[in-house]
Amino acid sequence: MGNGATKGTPGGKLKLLTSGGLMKNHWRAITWDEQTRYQLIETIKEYKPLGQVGVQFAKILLLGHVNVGKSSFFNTINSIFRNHVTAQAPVGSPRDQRSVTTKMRGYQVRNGREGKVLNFKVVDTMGIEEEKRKGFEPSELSYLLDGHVPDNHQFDPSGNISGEMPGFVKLPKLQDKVHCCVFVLDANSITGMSEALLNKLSDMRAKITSRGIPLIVLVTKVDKACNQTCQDVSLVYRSNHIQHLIALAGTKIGIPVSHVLPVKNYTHEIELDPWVDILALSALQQMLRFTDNYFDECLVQYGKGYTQPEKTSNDLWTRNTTMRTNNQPKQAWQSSSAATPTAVAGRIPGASVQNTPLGKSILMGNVGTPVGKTASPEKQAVLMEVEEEEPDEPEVKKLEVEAPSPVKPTNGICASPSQPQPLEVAA
Ligand SMILES: Nc1nc2c(ncn2[C@@H]2O[C@H](COP(=O)(O)OP(=O)(O)OP(=O)(O)O)[C@@H](O)[C@H]2O)c(=O)[nH]1
Ligand SMILES: [Mg+2]
Repeated sequence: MGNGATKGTPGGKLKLLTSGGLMKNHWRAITWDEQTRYQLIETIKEYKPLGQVGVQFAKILLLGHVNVGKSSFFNTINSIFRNHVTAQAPVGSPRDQRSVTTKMRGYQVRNGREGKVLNFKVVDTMGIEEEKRKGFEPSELSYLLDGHVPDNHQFDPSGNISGEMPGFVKLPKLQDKVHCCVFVLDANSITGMSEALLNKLSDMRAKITSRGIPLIVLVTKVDKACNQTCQDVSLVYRSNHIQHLIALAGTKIGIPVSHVLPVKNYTHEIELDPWVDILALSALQQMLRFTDNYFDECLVQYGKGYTQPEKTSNDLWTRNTTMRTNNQPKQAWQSSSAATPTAVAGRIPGASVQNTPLGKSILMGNVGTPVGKTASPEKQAVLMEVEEEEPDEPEVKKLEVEAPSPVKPTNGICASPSQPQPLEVAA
């Protein structure tokens, strides 16, 4: 069934559709059958974040304009695992175009009504609006990404998140932070997205990517976007129009097309539809895979600098007191309390600043590489590390670098995400 020009009805006969606007072959490979649905469900049921990171739930944050289907996506996923259509998250299309969702909710999903809780949370948010100081604002996003905002937080369009608010998480751990972000777009409004909205999304994207958090775009309401998918959602990867919309979404948001995933949420149905499930589950599977990439990066960046703590500690990511460094003598810039990684990087040949997935800035420098030459990844080491206290205005908290240690390979330190190094994590 996979690449054929066919429509399958669960348990029923196959029917050949030849309406206009349909390609002969799928532009994205997917097999439309019960087996695929079953395998996706099993894979997601078995999902666990990488053991070494000590996080129980992968945290997936849904962001997007008002009314695009953020809450409905959670309801769709929840329905699949409940085995019937449910609507735990409030949804609707209010006349005033204000967000129905006004609280930040991290929803858990159970495998069946009384089954085990699955190892991910879908975090639903209030919709973004075009106007300034209306809806969820980009300036608040850093607090969410960095895990400062408690569950059930009541959004206030005037922006009420601050260090003084009740429940503000002062020292968030990796488990509090967001591990994957999803921009939800309505397939029917991609073409006409306003500049104001695109600017807000672009602001948000910058905050997300600077932290190394993966970003996915979910295109909802594909059932309303083209005649073919309206009748049969399994034609989504043969529809010229949907392919065009997906490409457009990728261009507008500025991410690869492979990171853009179409779905149709449950809205009016009372019974599950396997094809709706396959689309939603493949999207969720992709989010979990991206989350794993994020955790991988955490380990690559901090594999040597973080250790699993004693069982008595409730912080599974305890900072190892031994900071990785190079074998160069301590220099003046290293103790300058006025220095920032960026300022220091400007003064050291070959040094660069990188943002880590854990909300820190690190200064990478060369070890034993002649000035003017590019250091190979294994000759790069962390020279300085700065934690962000305020999400938007990082404050230099720690500038001390240890005295040189004997020459050691810098395993576990990655000069760039595309050059991962062998990982060694403390047992
Ligand atoms: N046809 C169709 N309608 C959808 C789909 N997803 C959501 N809807 C409808 O779109 C409307 C808004 O859905 P919500 O899930 O409340 O959207 P939201 O993004 O959470 O909206 P706010 O919380 O108000 O920002 C509801 O009427 C849904 O039934 C979809 O895939 N197809
Ligand atoms: Mg909502």
